[in-house]
Amino acid sequence: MAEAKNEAKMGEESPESSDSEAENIKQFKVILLGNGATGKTSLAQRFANDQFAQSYKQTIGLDFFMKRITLPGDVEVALQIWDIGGQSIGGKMINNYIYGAHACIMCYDITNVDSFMDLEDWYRLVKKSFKDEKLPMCVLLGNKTDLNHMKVVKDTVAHRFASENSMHEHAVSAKTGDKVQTTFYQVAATLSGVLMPKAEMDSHETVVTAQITGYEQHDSEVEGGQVPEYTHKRQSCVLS
Ligand SMILES: Nc1nc2c(ncn2[C@@H]2O[C@H](COP(=O)(O)OP(=O)(O)OP(=O)(O)O)[C@@H](O)[C@H]2O)c(=O)[nH]1
Ligand SMILES: [Mg+2]
Repeated sequence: MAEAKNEAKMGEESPESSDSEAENIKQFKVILLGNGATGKTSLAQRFANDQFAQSYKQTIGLDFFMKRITLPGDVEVALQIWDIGGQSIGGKMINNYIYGAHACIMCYDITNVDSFMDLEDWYRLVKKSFKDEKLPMCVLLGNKTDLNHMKVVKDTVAHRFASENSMHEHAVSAKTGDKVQTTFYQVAATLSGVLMPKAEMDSHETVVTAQITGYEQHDSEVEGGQVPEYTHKRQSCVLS
């Protein structure tokens, strides 16, 4: 796990700047792209600082986060996360934000079909920014899996988009943290050419605890909290 001192948000500092200790460390520019409110800032916050805010504060322009991680074989890498505001899609600076990225994480909200459809436009921008150069590693990221009951983007459609564009694919929740670490570790490992066994990957995974929403089944004030006998019996059903 990275130490707290490595997890500071970069603020106004240039993402290229590095202290002497960090000079030997490989640094990668990882950009987060996608419509407003898909959860890009939340993902960056979860990954870099293990925090989540329920309230929505639109990112104006872009924001930077930095996190240093250690991959198998003691390979240290620093990920510069460029959190690009969804509203930047029409702005003059967008090509500059995208250019030079080592990895593009294309984010959509699994409960919002437009956010998925609009990834075509975001991906077109990536291709335009890199012109004839080799495209960076691209990842299709479906966020808000904690709202799976409201999911509207079909897995088959998402898989097709990912495979047609040679993208890795992940489903995460910035809110619970589910699969967020795994995603960024896998990006870092792929960029560094480090093999990341599944067990190693899982060791960075956040343990998501489910909230228990049910109520006490047997009120302690009713019949002394005794469990009715019928609940002990197993009923069988015969299908003819
Ligand atoms: N339920 C749920 N809500 C989330 C999740 N991730 C983000 N949100 C909420 O979605 C809203 C938008 O999140 P942001 O991270 O600000 O979205 P963004 O993509 O950075 O938006 P822009 O800055 O406008 O581009 C906020 O209210 C978050 O709390 C998630 O995994 N689950
Ligand atoms: Mg944002």
